[in-house]
Amino acid sequence: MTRLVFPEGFVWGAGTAAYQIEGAARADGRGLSIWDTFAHTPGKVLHGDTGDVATDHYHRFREDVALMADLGLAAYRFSVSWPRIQPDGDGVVNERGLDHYDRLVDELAAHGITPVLTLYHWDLPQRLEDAGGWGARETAERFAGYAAVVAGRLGDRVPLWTTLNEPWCSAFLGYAAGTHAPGRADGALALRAAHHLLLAHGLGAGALRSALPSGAEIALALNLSPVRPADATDGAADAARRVDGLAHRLFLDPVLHGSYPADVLRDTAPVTDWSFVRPGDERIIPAPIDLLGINYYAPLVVDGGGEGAPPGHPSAWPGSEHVRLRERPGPVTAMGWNIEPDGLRTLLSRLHKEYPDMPLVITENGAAFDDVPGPDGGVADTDRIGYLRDHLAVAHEAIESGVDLRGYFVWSLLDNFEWAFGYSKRFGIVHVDYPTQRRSWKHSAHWYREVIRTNGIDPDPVRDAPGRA
Ligand code: PNW
Repeated sequence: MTRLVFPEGFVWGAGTAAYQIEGAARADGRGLSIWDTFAHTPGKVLHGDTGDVATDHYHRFREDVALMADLGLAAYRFSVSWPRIQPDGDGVVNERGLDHYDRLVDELAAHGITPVLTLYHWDLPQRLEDAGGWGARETAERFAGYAAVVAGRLGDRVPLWTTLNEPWCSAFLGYAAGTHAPGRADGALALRAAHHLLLAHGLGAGALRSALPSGAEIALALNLSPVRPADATDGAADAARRVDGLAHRLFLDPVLHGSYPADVLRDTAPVTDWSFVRPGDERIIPAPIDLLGINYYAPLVVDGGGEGAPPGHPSAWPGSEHVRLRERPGPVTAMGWNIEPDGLRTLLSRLHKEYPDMPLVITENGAAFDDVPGPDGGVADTDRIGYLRDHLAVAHEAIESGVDLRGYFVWSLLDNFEWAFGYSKRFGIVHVDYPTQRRSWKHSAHWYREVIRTNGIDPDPVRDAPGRA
């Protein structure tokens, strides 16, 4: 069979996030973030792992950019650590923090790699959390100030800016389920947080638009999945509507349509009256964006059979505490997430139908698997190659059918700090030996280099494996 070739100019990339890779937690005047506090709180992160050192990328970025160049990446998606720029989250700017990203951006440019910058990938300055965190409206205003500072320094060299990564996770894992920083378990607070994150996005996009040269693009990255009822009952159908509402439409509708979904307001009425929404907010949130970033890993399968959240495990679904996520039979990754490339097909066709004029980019897709040692001493991650290939095949098919999909960023370039799972889950196409910080290419990295080089995938994943070329 012939290779599946992507359109000319399709952007091949890889992604990371500051707290997950940088380490150097106290270097050059960096302040503390909620993830420093959370990871240093016993019992919050598996094995007590923290991002203090991580992959030491802060000191090794030149080596890592060389690695990206060897891979042939056209673009690199990274995030800026807010507390490196504004250690206390206020107007005081730490120039040494900006200097780091200045050097990174120049190093990328020297290798012909396009920087794709995310302003907020979950590391809120701890001082802002102390002042109310995302529960406080001021945090959204602070974010716009921070956006302006970063755009002022890097705007001349960064063509694509993302305001927030996955605000659902920040709001509902951070403030309702409490499994992410800051570890709060208060459903009403999580809904306030969601609104203030959306406001931050709108104010931040506005600040970026005024600070950036014309032609620079602005995006928002959301975690999106198809949501399917686990069975044919009305309860499961209702649960699917509720989960899709809280996880997806609560963000998509105000950003792209300028209003909150009525059913979500109704579902959450027992928890909050939404009085924190001020007149005019729903005109700020839909600030125009140029691209929608999609982070896709697995579909969500739900039913309504729960008795409410079990003790000690607060619900991520305020007002819908009875909904349960169900694992389906079939192959899963090391996260226990179902492997369903079909889910990406469903998702892309839905977005194309509902927002036909919005260009899309896959800002994250990838999988954690336990290392399988290969005969060559490398990591023989055929499972990861299969995952990536099958999702790319779906992306290719979507493009053929008219979806305006501009690029693909594998998650992740490097093994890294996988949030509450610490270093136990490895998402990288490049292996990191943490004691020595040695980077080594997994088979998937060799495979991805060929994908980029040929701008396409082989219909048969096995023939793409190293040694079979
Ligand atoms: C995303 N969930 O996180 C993040 O953007 C990355 O930083 C992360 O490493 C990657 O996906 C893999 O997890 C998520 O529980 C974390 O639904 C948790 C969830 C979704 C996304």
